[in-house]
Amino acid sequence: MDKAILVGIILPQNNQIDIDNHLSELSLLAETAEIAVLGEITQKLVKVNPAFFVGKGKASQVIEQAKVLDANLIIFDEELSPAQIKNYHKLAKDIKVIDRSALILDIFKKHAKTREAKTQVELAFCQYLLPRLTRQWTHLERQMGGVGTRAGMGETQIEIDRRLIRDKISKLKLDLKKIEIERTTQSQKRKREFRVALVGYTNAGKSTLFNSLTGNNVFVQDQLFATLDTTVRKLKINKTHQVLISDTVGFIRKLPHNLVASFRSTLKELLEADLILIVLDASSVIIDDHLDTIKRVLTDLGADDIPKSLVLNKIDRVQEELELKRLRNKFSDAIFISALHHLRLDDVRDHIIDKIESDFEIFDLKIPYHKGKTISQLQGQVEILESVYGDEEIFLKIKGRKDTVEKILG
Ligand SMILES: Nc1nc2c(ncn2[C@@H]2O[C@H](COP(=O)(O)OP(=O)(O)OP(=O)(O)O)[C@@H](O)[C@H]2O)c(=O)[nH]1
Ligand SMILES: [Mg+2]
Repeated sequence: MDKAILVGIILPQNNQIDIDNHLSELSLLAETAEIAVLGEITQKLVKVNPAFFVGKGKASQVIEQAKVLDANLIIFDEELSPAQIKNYHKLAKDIKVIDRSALILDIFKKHAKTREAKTQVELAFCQYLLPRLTRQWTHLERQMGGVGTRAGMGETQIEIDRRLIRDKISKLKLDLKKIEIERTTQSQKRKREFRVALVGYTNAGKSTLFNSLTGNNVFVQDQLFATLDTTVRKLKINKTHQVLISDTVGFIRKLPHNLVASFRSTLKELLEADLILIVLDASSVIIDDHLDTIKRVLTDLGADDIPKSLVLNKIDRVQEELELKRLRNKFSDAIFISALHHLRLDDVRDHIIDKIESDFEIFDLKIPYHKGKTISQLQGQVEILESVYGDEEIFLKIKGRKDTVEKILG
């Protein structure tokens, strides 16, 4: 098992509390990657040093500290440039120095199960690796496996490896395109249904909520990035309403840019949603940070125009009455639930119904009896409020989406 020390940087715009919270998240990431955390170091910094991120003196000190604790890994909470990584490898010798992005990529790589997720992670990984390929890049070499990197290779070998990785990137991009086409064909078949997408920070309880609502059995785990795929299921809310609900990969602060780009096809489902439910962990002390991150990624993906509602999950873990009150004031429009304990799930269902019906209209129709097909389609697809049987026609008062009704009437 790898043993690591974590390094957090306090820049002028941050404070100690932020950094402590960020480091506990980094620690959770390390745990998820099966790395033991032996210690944490924080360092105040006015300006980023181009060579080592921190000053050279501090860099050497961090490495010394790692040696004393018998750690073989140093993990920075910030993204290190390829040059900084190279410098650290020269300075640190046997101790590997990686950044937050490498750690997240490592977890994604371990958790990817489907062909799509594996291809996406591999692509992000190759793109991350390419500018960072050095002779001492042992940590990543180990993970690259098949690409042909190996310890102690010469410069020529590095050139060959670069070319191999470039080829691999082109191939992976092509594979992803094919997978995406398959996905588009699938999703076109479901075009007319109302879609709800569960979106949120990793570990907020999206999959738990998905399972509680649908009776499904998506993988739930108290670890980061348990879910890397998108699952879509039909959810019958009541007699007249049925939606398609999706569960997908979670977000995190500073999600590597390559990963977001590669996961675009997985995240596409949420761009087709009629309603996005943002699931938040109400018991987290940095719920605002989480919400900021989610909003930023959603904007990045182009989901600004989709209606969004907040769901505050894990309220069973908010013990203090005062704290619950504070949250209720702050997020006054949110739905408060516990997905795990099935608390107030009806509020989620009712909310979805409200949203579906928000663009419903009432229609008074007269349909001749010989149009039996139209009548049965209406009965199956919209809510019938009243029906009066005349001599030659049936009078219907119905409630439904205008485009649905127009399509049935032809
Ligand atoms: N106490 C409590 N725990 C919950 C609740 N909902 C989910 N959890 C727990 O939170 C952890 C994460 O749940 P998941 O459903 O896997 O979370 P997720 O958002 O799908 O996470 P990723 O797929 O990893 O991004 C699990 O240990 C769940 O049992 C809740 O309402 N209360
Ligand atoms: Mg999940």
